[in-house]
Amino acid sequence: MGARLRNFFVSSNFCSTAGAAADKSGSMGLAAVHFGCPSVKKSQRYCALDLHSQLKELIPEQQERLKKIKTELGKVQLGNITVDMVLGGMRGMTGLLWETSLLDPDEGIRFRGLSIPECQKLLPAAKPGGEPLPEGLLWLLLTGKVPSKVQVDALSKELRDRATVADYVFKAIDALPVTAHPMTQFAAGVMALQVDKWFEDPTLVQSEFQKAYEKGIHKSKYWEPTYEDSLSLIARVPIVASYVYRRIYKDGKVIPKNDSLDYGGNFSNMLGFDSPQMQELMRLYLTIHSDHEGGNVSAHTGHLVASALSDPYLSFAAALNGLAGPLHGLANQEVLLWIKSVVEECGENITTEQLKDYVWKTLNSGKVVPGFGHGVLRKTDPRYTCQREFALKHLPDDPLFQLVSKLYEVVPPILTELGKVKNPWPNVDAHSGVLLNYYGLTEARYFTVLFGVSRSIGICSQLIWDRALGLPLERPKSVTMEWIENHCKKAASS
Ligand code: CMX
Repeated sequence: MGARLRNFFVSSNFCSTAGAAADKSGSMGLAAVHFGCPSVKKSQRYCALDLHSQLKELIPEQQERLKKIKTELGKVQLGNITVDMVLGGMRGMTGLLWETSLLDPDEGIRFRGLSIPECQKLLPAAKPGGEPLPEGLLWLLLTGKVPSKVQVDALSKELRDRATVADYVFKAIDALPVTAHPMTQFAAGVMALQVDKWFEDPTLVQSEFQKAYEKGIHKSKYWEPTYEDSLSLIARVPIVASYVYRRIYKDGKVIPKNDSLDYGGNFSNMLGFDSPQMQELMRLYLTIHSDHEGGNVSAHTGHLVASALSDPYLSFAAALNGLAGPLHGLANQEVLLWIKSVVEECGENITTEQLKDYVWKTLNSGKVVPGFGHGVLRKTDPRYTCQREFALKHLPDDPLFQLVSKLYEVVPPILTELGKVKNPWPNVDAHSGVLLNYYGLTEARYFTVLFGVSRSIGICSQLIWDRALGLPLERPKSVTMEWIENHCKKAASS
């Protein structure tokens, strides 16, 4: 370690406890005092301030921290870029700052340092022992602190109060054929949400950020209107999403929000599913799909578009369009459709040999097996594991769940046999569909919309920090094949 680097770590409070604090978590570098749960830092446990005040207190600290990293660590190399990386979709290239979560290839996701089981244990639930409330995760992602139940209840109420959607949003959706893909209708609705504040003043038809920018807001304050837009967006997307569902599948009979329910419970209810178990599933679903560090297509797209100072609505709508691809979020639709096609062809009591044949048939027809593989993960996705645990608890005898379990045994050895698949294990999408299907949400083409609602929590949390930290316009360098050939020729001859 160079003298300059050593000085940085000696002088910085960042590292006085850093053996543990600058850990895998990517969290805020707060003191690493263990508190019952190995990854929970004491300072993560409790702060009496409300969400906005907590952020206001944290932002200057983190701005200073980033400044110090820039000046003192700015020239430290993080890896070498190879031609393979440039041609291979930038796999393995570290190139983004993303504070809200960090993905370890073997261990899976950590939200501000907390694993999924730790979030299930620590975040407030609707009832003791229940699944975490997604509002609690939003609080954690934004502040790095575990909120109290009182704070989460206050945030639930704030989100309910912000959940007003103007008529023109529904009309924008209605302008599309009802047969348009649910993600197309959802993204169109989110775009229309950007035309904000129409109720208050028809001349101010734009987001808080756009309005503030036009008025000449100083860049040190960008995070404030981004925060306003983000919270309103997160509050409103369940209304838009449930409208799309009811429009397509339930003759347009809309169910209004219920002021006694939390975010996840309310969303489930507005879709038309009021059973307590489905509401619990929705809370879990919205929590675990929210954030998966910054390089995945939807998160990266949102972050990229926002780096041009497009507001959260425009940025999030762009992210949704990336999520709608079958190699990303649409995979959860693809999994249920694929599983149903297995049952249709082979029946419910399918043997292991039949299942193997079906997997090979899929591969030999040039398709991927949906729900398996990952760009970063190299083990079973913990988001898969917690959904499996939910199924074992609530629907152990469901035939489709049993088929999913069988696929866990059958698919990985076959993908390994192909010799090129880097991760043969199941990802989050391999499991979600059968759970939703069990509770009556059987329309697979709709599933990615649920993923999108959840992603609003993670993407918008990071967008607030993007603006608070003053992150710049993203603009990586691209090259041509000729440039690569010439560069390599020169490198070989020197
Ligand atoms: N079935 C068949 N082939 C697969 C495969 C799968 N499940 N997973 C990877 N492969 C193939 C790739 O298509 C690639 O083949 P080619 O070299 O012929 O193009 C090869 O194996 C190497 O790919 P990789 O490096 O292991 O994986 P990538 O990082 O390129 O891709 C992913 C990752 C997720 C797109 C891929 O595993 C896949 O297509 N999985 C199925 C779709 C899916 O479940 N997507 C959801 C991911 C989670 C999410 O974002 O929601």
